Amino acid sequence: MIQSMRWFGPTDPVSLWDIRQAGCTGVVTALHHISNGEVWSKDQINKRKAKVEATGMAWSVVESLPVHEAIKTQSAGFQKYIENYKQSIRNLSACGINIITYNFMPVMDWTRTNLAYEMPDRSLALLYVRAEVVAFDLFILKRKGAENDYSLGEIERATERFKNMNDAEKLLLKQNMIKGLPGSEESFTIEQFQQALDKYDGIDSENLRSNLIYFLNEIIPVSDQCNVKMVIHPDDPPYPLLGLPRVVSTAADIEKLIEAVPSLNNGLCFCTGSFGVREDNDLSKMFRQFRDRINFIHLRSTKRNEFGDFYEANHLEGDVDMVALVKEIVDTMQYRKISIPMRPDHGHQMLDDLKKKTNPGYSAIGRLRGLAELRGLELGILRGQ
Ligand code: CS2
Ligand code: MN
Repeated sequence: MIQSMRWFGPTDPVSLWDIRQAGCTGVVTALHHISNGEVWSKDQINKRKAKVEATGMAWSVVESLPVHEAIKTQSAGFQKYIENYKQSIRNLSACGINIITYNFMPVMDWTRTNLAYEMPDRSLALLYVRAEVVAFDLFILKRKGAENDYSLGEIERATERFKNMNDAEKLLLKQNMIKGLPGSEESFTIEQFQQALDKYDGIDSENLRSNLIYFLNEIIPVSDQCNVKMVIHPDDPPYPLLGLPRVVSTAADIEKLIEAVPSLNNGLCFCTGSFGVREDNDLSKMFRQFRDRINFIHLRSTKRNEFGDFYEANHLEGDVDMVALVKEIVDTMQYRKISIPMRPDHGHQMLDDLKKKTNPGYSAIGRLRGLAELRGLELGILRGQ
């Protein structure tokens, strides 16, 4: 695997040299300073590329080239945004960057309720408590009709949880839900958030899927022309959220996208931390099924419970069978005769990073630990063959 780490650009507290010292040859980055929907110019792309290359690494993958909300809802201006998107693909290709990640999650990117969940070793992990999401929906956002989306048991648990939260905890929950985690393109006030949700009135999962397929039919021919691999990142968590549909959560979802647009450039970013939250997603089987079009890998594990809660576990622990999966990856890379870029997706905040201001999930040392363990695992599997 091409060892890579995500870099949020010059404002990231983790430097490119830190990433190099973690053992990476690849950098995963995006032009976060360009507003969602605007064209990434060759000039801006080349500037970023030069920065990365100055530390002896390569810009291996774009994560993410964001998809404007208007494209997801097919509302005013969406065709213009699609044209801009195509131009960014062409520009990236002209600059020699050929793998582009994106996602199609409505309004919110990845979502957690607690960004500092203390593990037994006192490192901090990211946690998702479903009862808190339900409580946010019912009692903070007060979304119309929300109660119809949950079972009686879920509403009871949420009510109980909310009763036990103090004001500071409620405020923190609200912020965690609407402010957007690192890499998210959107950040809202509660009013703006409700307005963003309202844009999905009348859009169910079939509508969203058809908007995604429309988008793919537009952009994949362009990526075919300029030899760019588009890779979609799965939904995190992989089920509908706050009444919003999500359509990239399961193998069946991916099959539908491939059936509609079969080009191999219509590919997948295989994020084990996202898919792995669902017990009915068999990760090794999915990896094998989509192996020809997986061109970027996020390795991370989660630990779930029966209530739909999960926390981010150490990379080799939790519910993901990382050994089986890395074997599958090694086998695929040998069969395809390529090395696929991989990044440890998130890590715990630990050691010296506990004293620093870090991007949740993206501190240096936790990811370094994850990467080191995964690199050792891959090497062990290769040597054991
Ligand atoms: C997150 C997201 O789970 C993840 O990888 O860090 O920021 C993710 O990178 C984007 O949703 C991909 O478009
Ligand atoms: Mn991911």
